[in-house]
Amino acid sequence: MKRLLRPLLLLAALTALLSVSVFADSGVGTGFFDIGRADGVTITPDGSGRIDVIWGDSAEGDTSTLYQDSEKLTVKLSGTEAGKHYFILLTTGDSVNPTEENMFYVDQQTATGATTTFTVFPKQGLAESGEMTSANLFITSNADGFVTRKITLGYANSVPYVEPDYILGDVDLNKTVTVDDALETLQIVGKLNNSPTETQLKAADVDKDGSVTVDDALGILKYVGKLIQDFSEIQA
Ligand SMILES: [Ca+2]
Ligand SMILES: [Ca+2]
Repeated sequence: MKRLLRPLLLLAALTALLSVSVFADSGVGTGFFDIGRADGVTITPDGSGRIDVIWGDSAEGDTSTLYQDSEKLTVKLSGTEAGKHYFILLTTGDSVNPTEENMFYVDQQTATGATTTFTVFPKQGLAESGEMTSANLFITSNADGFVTRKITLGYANSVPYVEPDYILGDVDLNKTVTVDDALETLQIVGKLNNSPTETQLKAADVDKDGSVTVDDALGILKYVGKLIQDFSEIQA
């Protein structure tokens, strides 16, 4: 009986593991994703909220941040000078040169104060159904010494995704990122935890350099302390 029990237990464990991967949450994503950053620019997408996704049909691959059902971006530019003109331009594809074909939105505002707000609302679909595109948002001005900003972003139209089986930074896998996760990471680094799972190691590598180090623990602390909004800020 004892000899039979072990393989049975293994089988049960294996079945549990398999069913987890089979039933990973999946869906279809439409909206802006992986919105980059630039000095003095805050971008707030509309839509039904942000989710971490891995594009395609497997839970292996890079995680993207999708703003589900977003169609508009509220773009706030700080440090503007009253009376100066500010232009915003949205282009798709990898080319940085705006042309008639790749330009999807353009707007101009005359600043009335230190903050100027744009609503970027492309009236035409940025990508065909089932496809995604990379895009660039440019902000420029006739103000003296203004540095043109370029922000990269993505747009998906009805593209299948799988939700990752972990949240980046959630090392103890309890679905939230807290100080405990930084401590857990330090325990992995200091070999106090000698048996972290593959999933824990992936969740702990917040700077995505392929290994779990003190930098990852510090990154989690920065995130918890809101010194960074997103782990992409500490990724190379
Ligand atoms: Ca956690
Ligand atoms: Ca790392």
